[in-house]
Parts: sequence; C-alpha cells; structure tokens
Amino acid sequence: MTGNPLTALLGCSVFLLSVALETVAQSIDQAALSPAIRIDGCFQDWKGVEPLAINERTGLLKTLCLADDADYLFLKLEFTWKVNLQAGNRITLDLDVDDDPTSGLRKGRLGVDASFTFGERRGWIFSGQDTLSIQYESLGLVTAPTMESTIFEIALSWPASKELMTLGFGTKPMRLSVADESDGSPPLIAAYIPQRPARPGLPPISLEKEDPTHLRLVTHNVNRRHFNPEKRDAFSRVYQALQPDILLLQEAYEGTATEILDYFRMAVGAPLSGRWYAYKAGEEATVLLSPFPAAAVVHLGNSAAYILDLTAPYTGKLVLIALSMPCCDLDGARQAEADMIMAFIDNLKTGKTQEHIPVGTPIILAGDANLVRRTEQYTTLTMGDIQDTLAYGPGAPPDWDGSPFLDLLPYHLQRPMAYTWRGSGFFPGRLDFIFYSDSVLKIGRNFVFDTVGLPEEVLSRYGLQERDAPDTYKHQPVVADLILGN
Ligand SMILES: [Ca+2]
Ligand SMILES: [Ca+2]
Repeated sequence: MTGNPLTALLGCSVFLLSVALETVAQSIDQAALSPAIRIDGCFQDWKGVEPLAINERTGLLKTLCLADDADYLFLKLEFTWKVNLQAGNRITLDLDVDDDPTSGLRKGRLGVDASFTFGERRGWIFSGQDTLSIQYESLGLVTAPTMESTIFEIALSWPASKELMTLGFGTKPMRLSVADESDGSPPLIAAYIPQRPARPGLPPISLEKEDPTHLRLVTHNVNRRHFNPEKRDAFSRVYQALQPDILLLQEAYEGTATEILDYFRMAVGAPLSGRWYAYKAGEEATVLLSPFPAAAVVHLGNSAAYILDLTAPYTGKLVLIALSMPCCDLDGARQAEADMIMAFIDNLKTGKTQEHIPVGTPIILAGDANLVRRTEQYTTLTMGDIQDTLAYGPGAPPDWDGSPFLDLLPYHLQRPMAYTWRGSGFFPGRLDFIFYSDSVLKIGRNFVFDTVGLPEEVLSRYGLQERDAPDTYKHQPVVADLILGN
C-alpha cells in the first residue's frame, strides 16, 4: 500500500470486511484462481498474486501483476514515483492478444494487436492492414484510483472490441508489455493464460432499504440536466426505483429550491409525499430535499452545510455537508475548499460557530469531491489535516472519538467497480464520495447506481430502462441508507 496508505486505513477497511464475508464459502483453490479483483483503488484483493514482471533497475516502472475473471483482464501496475495515470505520462500498454508475432504490429517478439497510452488517453488497434485509433471504451478500460498514485489497478473488458474478439482475446495465451515511452527503460513483459473463472459471490440485486427505519440518502451531480424535458422520464424512473428519503443534488443551477422540489415531487411521486423542505446553497448550486427542516444552511464555497432538525421517529440533528468541490486542474481551489469544510466541522463541534450541535451528532460529507489529482485533499476530508493552517487553523481528526471520517466506498450492484462518473475522454472515475462520522452513524445498504448491465429481470422489476442512469447525467446517483439512533 505504498500508493495510498490512507485508502488502506479508511475506505479499504470496509472492502476488507466485505471480501472476507464474500470469500468465506470459497475453497482455497477457487480463491487462488479467482482473487475477486475489484477496481476500487484498494489492493488487498491482489494478495497472493505474484508479479509476472519486475524491473529492478531505475525508471518509473516497478512491477506488473495480472489476474482475470469471466468478464475482465486485470492489471496491477506499480511505479517508482506518483503519477496521474490519465495525463502527463507516456505509459503504454501493448497487447499481443494471440501471442502471435505475425498478427498485429511487430514490436520485438510481440505482434501487438492493440496499444494504449494512458497519459494520452488514446490508443490503436492493429487489425490486418488497418490501424484504428481508439479511446478507452474500445478496451472497456476502467482504472483506479482516480487520484495520483504509485499503484493502479486496471480492468480491460474481454469483449469490448470486435477486432480483438476475432483474434481470440481472452480465449488463448497472450503476451503483453507495459513501457514508459518517455525514457528508454526496458518494458515489463509478461505471458499470460486467461483462466476466465466465474466471479463468486454477487448477491441477488435488490434496491430496497434493508429496514424501513433507515433513511435513504441519495447524492447526485445533475449538472443542469434536471429540468431538461428530454431527461424527465429517465429521472422519474431512476428516482422511483431509488426512493430517496434525503436527496442531495449538485449543480442544480436552474430553478429555486421549491421549484426543484416540485419537479421531483411530480416526477417521483409517492416517496416525496407529505411535508418536505427544500434548500439551495453554495456557488455550485447544491440542493437538499428532505422531510426535515434546516436549523442552519451555511455556504462553504461551492459546497454547503445543512444542519437538519430531525423529526419523529428520529431525534436530534444531522449535519450534511454537500460536496461540490472545484473541478479538474484546480487543485489549489479544491484544497482551499477542503480546508474550509474541515475547519467548519471542527469549529461546529467545538462550539466556535453561530450554529450549535449536540456532541455525537452524525456528520456526513456527500457529493462531488472531484478528487482527480492530488491526494492531499482526500487526506484533508478524511483525516482533517488542513493545509492552509494560517487561514483555517490546525485542523483535527473529524470524528467524535478523535478518529478520521470513514470513506464509505460503495460499489456498483452488477460489476466489481466503484467509479461514479462515466463520460468520454477521461476514464470512468470515482469523483463522488460519502465520508462520515462512523463512531456515531452506521450505514446499511449502499451502492453506486447504474442501470447499464443490470439483468433484464431487475430492470423490469423496478420499471427501469437500461439507459436510464446515463440518460440522467454522466455522474451516477450514489445511495447510502443511514441507520440513526439506537
Ligand atoms: Ca482492488
Ligand atoms: Ca498478435
């Protein structure tokens, strides 16, 4: 875990637990064949998978591990220093999918049938006399973590490309190479025979809360799409299926809070019946819809804090910080906002703000944190470490027991992935997070909601169409059922 020790401490501990439960019924042999890799930026799942290629000399590349299952080829790449996998590098994967130097582009003893340069986010398929320019979709590429790291895990989908399927990708021995084309260092080269084991332990898919007393929080960056008439049916079906009790939107610029509540009330129907409250705050138009009145709403840059007065059968307060942090290359602004948010929480807990909360009040950060580059922002949001201590104070571990916030790390229901954003150009990424005070709050069912690839039976059970989730927006709804009280 040299790449991201924090992930090991936080979100990945949840992962360890769930893997332990899932794998309990497997025989040792099955477990060895099928390590149940999940593309989540945590690497305990690779335990026992030995590197097939090692570079002991200088240079960026260190080790390459490989694994596979029925659906994916998995790579684990370790580097000597931290990189952004999606920009500013010339790390290139060459695939000889049939281990045949006579098919594809000849490179040493490889006949390269597909090539992909991660830092340029593009590649090529060499098919007969044709060279096809490709982007990540042609390989079904998913990588993690989305932030900078010294270690990454990568999935390629076996059937993503017709050309590679024709060559027998995933059905025969293959050979591959990972090179740093920015220097002349030797590539990591490995031969591999896919085993294609069935992935164990996917439970039956069910969207309902496990208990009616749980409060379902759904967070979703809708980026102005919520009032688009062409999107209305997809939004309606998605939210009728998810039945939110607390709906947190980001970038819901159009409309007042009440207009947005009315829109979702009409679109979604029953779950939003009764008395509901609607608030809108923050430079990036976060909106909170819930049956609870807010004792205070505090602007925190693009983000905002909502301090809710819970009503029967719940008691006390609930602090919800809607994350909508500055995007993309804006590392400095994103860090400043993370600092401001964590300083606000520290001040709120220690009675230094106008608002007051009882000791032990659950605190949740949820939304689009846009963590696509530097890792310090993640450290700030979990550990409470503040970078600009002159402006915001020293900071402190944010949970009531002096521990960090837990990173919930929800997964897709139908695939071993944790990404929450899927668009063109950049690879699918984990941009949306739920961090929370786990010393005083438990979370039940939780997942990243995607309709693509859900079994037909599940789609029809919930009245969904397969394109509904991407037809709302590139960000996916993230769902967490809060277990409040005793
Ligand atoms: Ca993993
Ligand atoms: Ca070949």
